[in-house]
Amino acid sequence: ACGGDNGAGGSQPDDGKITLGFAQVGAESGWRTANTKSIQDSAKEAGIDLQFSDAQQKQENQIKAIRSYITQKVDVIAFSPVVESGWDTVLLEAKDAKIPVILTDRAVDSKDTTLYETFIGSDFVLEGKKAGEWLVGQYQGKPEPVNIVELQGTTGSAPANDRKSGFADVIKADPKFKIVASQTGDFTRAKGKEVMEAFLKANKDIDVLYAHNDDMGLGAIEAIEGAGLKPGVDIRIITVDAVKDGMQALADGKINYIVECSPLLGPQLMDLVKKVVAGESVPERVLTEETTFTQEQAKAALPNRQY
Ligand code: GYE
Repeated sequence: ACGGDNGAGGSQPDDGKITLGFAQVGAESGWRTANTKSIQDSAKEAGIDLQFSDAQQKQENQIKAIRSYITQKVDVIAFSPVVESGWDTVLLEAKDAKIPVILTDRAVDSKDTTLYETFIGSDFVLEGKKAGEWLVGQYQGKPEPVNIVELQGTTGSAPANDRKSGFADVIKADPKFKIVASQTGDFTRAKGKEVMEAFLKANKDIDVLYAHNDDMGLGAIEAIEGAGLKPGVDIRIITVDAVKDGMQALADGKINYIVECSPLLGPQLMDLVKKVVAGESVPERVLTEETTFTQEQAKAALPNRQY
């Protein structure tokens, strides 16, 4: 988009390199740390100048970062939107400045899809469904009620919205599955622990914890152990991500099932950036491939896990 019009699309010191402005969500989880590293490493490898900012999980910071990339006239802006809504104005500003935008990891709910070139990331609804399907399988032929507590991701974020709805869609087929408490843990370990402590105080029999990421699950494990219960046994735990610490807890029997969500989006993102700058067409949606892990599978996969 910016390449063709007047040749002014380059970065400030015009070293002939592509400049990418990336507005990251924050450093809230192991997933995010791996994602940031993937983006930084692959920019270097691709010879792309990376301007990187960390929004500390605040939309206003991300909007500021995007505006500063527009002022700097970077070639491409990429970002992982903290929440889904409220992006139209700043995306329109980028469009008016003829700077193409690539969404990574999380979606926006903007009706106007011409505001961005493409969206690369996971299918979070599918992740939630996979979590639900495993649970349904575990309790097949057992008619007793199953009391579930849910630790949601950041309120208003695409992965929290979608992991919640995908899971709910699957388990609603059988009324024995009851979500007795559901609250945000903001995708962090500390919040996961804190909210799980409150869940344990308020609910006598919790059978299952569904946490929207490993970090909240790991925090919750501390709370469960603190209450004198055995995570993975007294309370079965399902999480999403499959970062190393999560996989270790799964191999150790403290988590029961993990739905993978890959943070390694960097290489594909750099390819897309180059294509967009070259004026080549890119697919509207680039989906990440991912799997699921049982405890046995985690033991086998751990030695080669990169993150
Ligand atoms: O699952 C969680 C992180 O947006 C997919 O954000 C990402 C999520 C990831 O904080 O750990």
